[in-house]
Amino acid sequence: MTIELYVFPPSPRAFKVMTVANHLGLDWTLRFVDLTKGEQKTPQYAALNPNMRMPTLTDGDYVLWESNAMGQYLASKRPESG
Ligand SMILES: N[C@@H](CCC(=O)N[C@@H](CS)C(=O)NCC(=O)O)C(=O)O
Repeated sequence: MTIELYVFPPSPRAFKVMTVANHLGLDWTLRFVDLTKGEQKTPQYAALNPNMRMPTLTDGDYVLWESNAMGQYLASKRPESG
């Protein structure tokens, strides 16, 4: 199962999560959420993240809404990385 990151890359909250994922060498897929178009407020996105904010991480059915929690979760995938 591939990790998906729903992000608006210019945001620091987005790129810190993307940076951790890349630093750890994890496979992940970018799902672009265009904040300039209000895509975080669409019903489809709200169903995933009721806070209607970005970023969101999915790993199968597992969903996270908090960027710092995402960093911890990603790190837990590579405990050997230190
Ligand atoms: N505590 C959340 C905050 C997320 C957050 O505030 N995201 C902002 C962008 S940095 C957002 O999606 N804003 C869109 C909005 O409020 O409509 C986290 O760190 O993930």
